[in-house]
Amino acid sequence: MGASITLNRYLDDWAKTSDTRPTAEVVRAIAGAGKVISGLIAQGQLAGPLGMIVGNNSDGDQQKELDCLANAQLIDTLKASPVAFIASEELGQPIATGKPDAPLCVAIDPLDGSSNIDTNVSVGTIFSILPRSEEANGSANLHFFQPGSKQLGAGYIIYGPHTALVLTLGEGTHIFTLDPGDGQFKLTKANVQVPAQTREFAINASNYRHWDKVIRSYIDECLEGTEGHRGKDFNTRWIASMVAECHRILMRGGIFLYPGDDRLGYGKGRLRLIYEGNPVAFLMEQAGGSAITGKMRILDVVPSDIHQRVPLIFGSSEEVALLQGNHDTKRSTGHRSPLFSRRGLFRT
Ligand code: FDP
Repeated sequence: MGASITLNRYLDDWAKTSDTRPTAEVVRAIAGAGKVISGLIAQGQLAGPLGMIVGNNSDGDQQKELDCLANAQLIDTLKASPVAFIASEELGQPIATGKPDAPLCVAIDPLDGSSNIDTNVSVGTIFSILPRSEEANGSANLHFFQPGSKQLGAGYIIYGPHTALVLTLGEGTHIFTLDPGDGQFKLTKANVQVPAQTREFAINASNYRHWDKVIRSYIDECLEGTEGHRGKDFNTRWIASMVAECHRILMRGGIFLYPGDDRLGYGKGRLRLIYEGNPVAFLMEQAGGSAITGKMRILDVVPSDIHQRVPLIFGSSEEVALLQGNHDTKRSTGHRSPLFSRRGLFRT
């Protein structure tokens, strides 16, 4: 494996059967659209006011110029591939491509992290490829109401200092870097492995007062460092661009949390199950990491709403497992016991 294996060659080798070829075609289409989006982002303000607010999507989130451009580019490209329905975070409902018998359905978050467009911070395109459901009976939504464990492929394109496509087709998680010289994505890291342990966490700490006790307790313990129950110091990172956090965690480990909280509309957090949670969970698991809602595996959640939000915790497997254990036992007070806390009986 080296930089000379292109994404095209990888997909040719992988898609030897008529079952797998459509998925490979979809990945090629997304990679093609990603190159165009990458070119726009690389131009920054020279490409126009990409960060300008142009409206709101059906969920009330602000839409930026680049959200709409990326959405249009991806939909145009996907319509020419073997896809029956496309669901997009930017659209109220899935759209039919006019090919009802095509074998696949694709969900996209055209531009994740769009609050960062004007700040020159990494953003990304996320995608999830599902088989067309035989049980949908004409309902476009039902194709997407399959648990994430049914995904045939998933990934993201990160637009940062370099552009990279991170892909899983259920056989490991692989990174293909865009070579600006010849415009090809090339395999630069095969079979990424997320370290099982970590000392780095990512959460928007400004929401501390809104979290439940389990999350607050977990973060308290991390912050107490060597003096606390965990007995080790932690580092913190928050980019506010999930793709960028996911990429960092794939490269060096860590844990990302966007839990539900008590703000209006945030009961199930901020991230969308179909467009964000499922593809990231698939990539993480294929890289040896984990992804949970708190109590359950993300890939087992059966969606019931096309824009359903989900509390999302992912990353290094031992850290995620610890937090899942805390949720199971509702552990929220352990280290805060007056016996063991900083001002308790056993501390001076
Ligand atoms: P954005 O709305 O800018 O697209 O997907 C939602 C998301 O970004 C994530 O990429 C990011 O992690 C999160 O929202 C940021 O949330 P906060 O505004 O709470 O920091």
